[in-house]
Amino acid sequence: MKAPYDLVIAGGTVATASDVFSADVAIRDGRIAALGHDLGAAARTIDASGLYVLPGGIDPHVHLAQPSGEGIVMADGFESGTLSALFGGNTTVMPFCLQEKGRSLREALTAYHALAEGNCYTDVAFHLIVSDPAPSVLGQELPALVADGYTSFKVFMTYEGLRLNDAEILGVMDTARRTGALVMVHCENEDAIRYLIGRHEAAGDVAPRAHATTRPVAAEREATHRAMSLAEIVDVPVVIVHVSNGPAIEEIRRARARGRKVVSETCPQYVMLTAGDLEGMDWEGAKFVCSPPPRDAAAQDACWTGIEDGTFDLFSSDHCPFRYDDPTGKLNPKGAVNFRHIPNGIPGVETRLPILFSEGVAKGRIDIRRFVALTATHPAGIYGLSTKGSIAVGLDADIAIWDPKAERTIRHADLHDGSDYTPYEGVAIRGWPATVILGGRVMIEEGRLVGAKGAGLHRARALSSLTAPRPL
Ligand code: DUC
Ligand code: ZN
Ligand code: ZN
Repeated sequence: MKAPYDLVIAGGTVATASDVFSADVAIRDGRIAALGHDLGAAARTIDASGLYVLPGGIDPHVHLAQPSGEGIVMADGFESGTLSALFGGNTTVMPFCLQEKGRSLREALTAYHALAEGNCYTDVAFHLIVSDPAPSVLGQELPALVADGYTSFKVFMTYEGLRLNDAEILGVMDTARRTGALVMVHCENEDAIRYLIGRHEAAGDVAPRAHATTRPVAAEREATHRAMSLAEIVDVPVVIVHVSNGPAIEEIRRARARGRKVVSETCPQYVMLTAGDLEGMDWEGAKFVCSPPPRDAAAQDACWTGIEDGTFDLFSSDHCPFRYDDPTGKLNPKGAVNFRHIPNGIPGVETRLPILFSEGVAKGRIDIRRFVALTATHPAGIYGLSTKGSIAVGLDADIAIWDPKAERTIRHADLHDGSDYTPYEGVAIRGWPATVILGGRVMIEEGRLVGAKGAGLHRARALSSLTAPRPL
């Protein structure tokens, strides 16, 4: 007779965003079927004594296989990017599908799906980057894509060729209001940055550290304020992604105090790195070039406070990997002589959760429930992954079993991404995911890959828990 359950995880401590309790977790047909004790027979039992049983991480902000300019190649596609994510305790990642100017988003999505199909070790769900908000895109294409389960758009206030002006951002927000999609904004003032780049270049100041000094806090703070003001004018919620510093956080708190629905996200680089890392030797600072740039110790403290006090809803990796010592990466021919051509972004999908666990939970800054909220439950709710993000009967059996006592030192040689370095080389970590289960299938067992490529699928999403379609 077939056992009633396919798998039981026994003897562990289950943590959700609201509760921590001792229970066995039974899985059938890819979903969580029961929680309790003495659940009965299973085809297989995993002993989780002394371990945490957590929802698989959802990384709501990663870049994979994204076109990044002539001659530049992103270091991860879907295979290596999702494998690396899986080893870091994630079961879902949310990459961006980039609309190239003059092209349709549907066309871009078809290409991304072709790259992802059959190659993923975690589930994936795409955000859409809108770079060309033509009337047909706002009026027809985006509403149809929202109906198909692509329910979030990212817009940029920086980067030539990608940035939208305020009127264009208002147009995208209008479409979000009508469809119930959620708008994410990269907040940096492009004109200010251009001005500062001009000044630096005129002075011959072109080493990697100039990346930080040309993108100052005020450029991020001003754009954060403006993005939230534009959202207020259209009356839509807004996600402020990759927030790096105290003054931007203060803007978010003020907007919320005015009654605005603002979601905010920070990332490991803003609590672990500083602009000092961009100084580096022999252009090594290029390894830490990302936007917004890492700031200083006070900014790190402000980000920790925001993580602890609930200002931040999301802790994503913003994994945006380029190789360092490679003509297609950081040291491309132009990037090797001028910071302006160093591709922006750093790897981190595998280290995001261990860093937050170690620096956050193990050091007593946050408790395990807040860890789960920031890394799984909030991303699921905010981005409409309605069958994910917690340990509850009926949800997808996406589970990471963590050893809270595991001691590791981050070494790129042990990671699984396609880059050739990690910005966190040598960081000591306490707590690491030992076993990772995707849709009831054991993918990583005691640190070894046992699952197959292709187990991860694309997931269409519902609307965000924060939105509903509304007329203009
Ligand atoms: N913005 C991101 O979200 N990721 C990497 C680079 C960038 O500017
Ligand atoms: Zn961005
Ligand atoms: Zn990003």
